[in-house]
Amino acid sequence: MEARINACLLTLKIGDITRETTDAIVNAANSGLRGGGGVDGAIHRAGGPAILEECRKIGHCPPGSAVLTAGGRLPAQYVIHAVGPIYRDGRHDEAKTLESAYRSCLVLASRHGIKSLAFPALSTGAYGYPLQQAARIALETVVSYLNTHDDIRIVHFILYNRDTYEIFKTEMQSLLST
Ligand code: AR6
Repeated sequence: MEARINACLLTLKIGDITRETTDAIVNAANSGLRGGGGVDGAIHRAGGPAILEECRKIGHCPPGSAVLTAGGRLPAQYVIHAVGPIYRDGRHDEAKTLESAYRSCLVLASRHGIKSLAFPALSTGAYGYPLQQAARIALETVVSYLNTHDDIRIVHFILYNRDTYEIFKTEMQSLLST
């Protein structure tokens, strides 16, 4: 599914984010930037040790923030490591932190002249964020940024399986029809 938002083409796709050829891909990192499982593990495996080395030098990234490294052996030139919230009960600022994580990626992309960007569904794996709520926040945050900035031309959401894709699709249709 795709939609034009201001100057940007926003698409939803099923796939593996490590294969994306956008200028940057976003990693679902932890605040110690230590690598891990899920999309983080896949990115470090595919990109090689240079990415983790750069992460070690940066050292830390609080939830709701993001940092940028080179892409190592990945097709993407950069990796933006974003730290989403660990979902507890929805009463610990999880929504605000998730929104801030997405927004931080977009701000970093603009600052570094990144024109195309691919996101995974931050916090929806090991961090346990309910998928539908997470999809709504992800899409609202990205659409609202793109509506007020025209430098980023392509944003993909790369969803790992069909169920996640269908939930994002439903949320995107509902968001764009309001
Ligand atoms: N491409 C796209 N999406 C993927 C891929 C991939 N290759 N692999 C998994 N996903 P998660 P989180 C999806 O757990 O919840 C790590 O250990 C996955 O199906 O990767 O933010 C970090 O080090 C899910 O929908 O990230 C942190 O400690 C989504 O990516 C912690 O997990 C996010 O799942 C972060 O947890």
